[in-house]
Amino acid sequence: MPVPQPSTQGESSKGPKTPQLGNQEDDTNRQKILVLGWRKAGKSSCIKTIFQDVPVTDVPYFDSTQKVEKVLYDTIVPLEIWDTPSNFDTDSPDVRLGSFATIIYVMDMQQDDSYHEAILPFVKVMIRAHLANPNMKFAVFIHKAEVLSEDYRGENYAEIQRAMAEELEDFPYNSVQQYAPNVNFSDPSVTANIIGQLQNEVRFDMTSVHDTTLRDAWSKVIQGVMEMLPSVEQLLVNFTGTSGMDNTYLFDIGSKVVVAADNRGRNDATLELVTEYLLRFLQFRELYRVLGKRKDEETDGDAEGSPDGEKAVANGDDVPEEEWDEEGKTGWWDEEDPDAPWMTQSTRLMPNTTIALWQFTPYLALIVLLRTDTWVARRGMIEYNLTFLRQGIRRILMEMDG
Ligand SMILES: Nc1nc2c(ncn2[C@@H]2O[C@H](COP(=O)(O)OP(=O)(O)OP(=O)(O)O)[C@@H](O)[C@H]2O)c(=O)[nH]1
Ligand SMILES: [Mg+2]
Repeated sequence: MPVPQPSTQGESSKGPKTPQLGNQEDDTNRQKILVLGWRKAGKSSCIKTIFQDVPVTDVPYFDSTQKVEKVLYDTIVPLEIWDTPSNFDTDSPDVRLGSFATIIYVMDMQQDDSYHEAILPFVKVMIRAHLANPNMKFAVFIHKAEVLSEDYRGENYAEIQRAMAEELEDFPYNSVQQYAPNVNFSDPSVTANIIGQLQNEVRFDMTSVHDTTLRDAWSKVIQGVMEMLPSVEQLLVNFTGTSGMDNTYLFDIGSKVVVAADNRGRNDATLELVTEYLLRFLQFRELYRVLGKRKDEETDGDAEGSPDGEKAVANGDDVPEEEWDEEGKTGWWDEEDPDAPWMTQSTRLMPNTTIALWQFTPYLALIVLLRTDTWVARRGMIEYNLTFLRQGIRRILMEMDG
């Protein structure tokens, strides 16, 4: 597959100027995600390579996690991700299992002689967590998948699902009576109901730090905790339909994780292409920053152009950090200058396909794939529709915040 090479042209549009870091001290509205798993399963790798910008080449050198590390991450919904040591005690009084929105279990796919042994403690946590919070979601990251051949992968994936189903069936439900005194676990219909719900709520994803599978698995986790997902998806579907797009994705810029998509004609190859494009494009982000700064430094603002005559756009990263912190308790929209330009860029990938990107908020970028002739003929209309899409998303975010 051809790898898109972003052109160096930047183009201007309207958009946010001042990003807010969010209110990192206030944990009340953060969606909490607990990441569990055996020693060396890959818990820290799954978190750090995506949310802390740690290069994949550093992964073999991670120290064993000794105590819980809470990773605060601001995106479309603020997250608090708990990286745990392998001996993490979910029974500890400091851990309120019911306060998590999702629990992820990371399993090393290579350890195929111990799937049942690995799954059993997670099944126990799932049952307890479900009793504490029936809306809890669960994900199993079947990790280091790239190590195994494709045939083995399929077999082992099925084997893990089977192990989970069996352990859920065989679980001694009376042993969790203390967590739900009013539930009659001797009634088989009660346990059958719990098993059914848990099997519905658990997702299995094969993951690896070496490809896009890990981002895709996180994308589903984040979408699972986004209350506003259906409204955002509806806006994207409307936009895609009215503007003649092939595919539309809303990406979290920092992690390069898709937080919403129109999901029409979606396939892994397209997603990989689009993610690769975003990664490449962000390597050029510094260039946009510098050009943006240069523009800000001009007192009369008449030097909008980049050296090649195209308009270059600041993304707001040049705002000093103190300014962000000062306003930390407000949304980024409070400080937004509606006349400030957005970061935007388009590239003709293949003769018939164009990919275009717009930064929507300090955290989010919209990426669309469309036919080049549509782009050429209808660009003005597309950008006009974009202003409505952006307003819609902004309104949803403001409502969620309020
Ligand atoms: N092949 C492969 N190895 C991986 C992958 N992710 C992590 N590893 C390796 O797995 C080992 C453990 O990774 P960590 O992320 O430290 O695992 P952990 O679960 O946080 O380990 P503890 O903190 O000790 O419980 C490291 O040696 C990594 O190189 C992957 O996707 N593929
Ligand atoms: Mg670790």
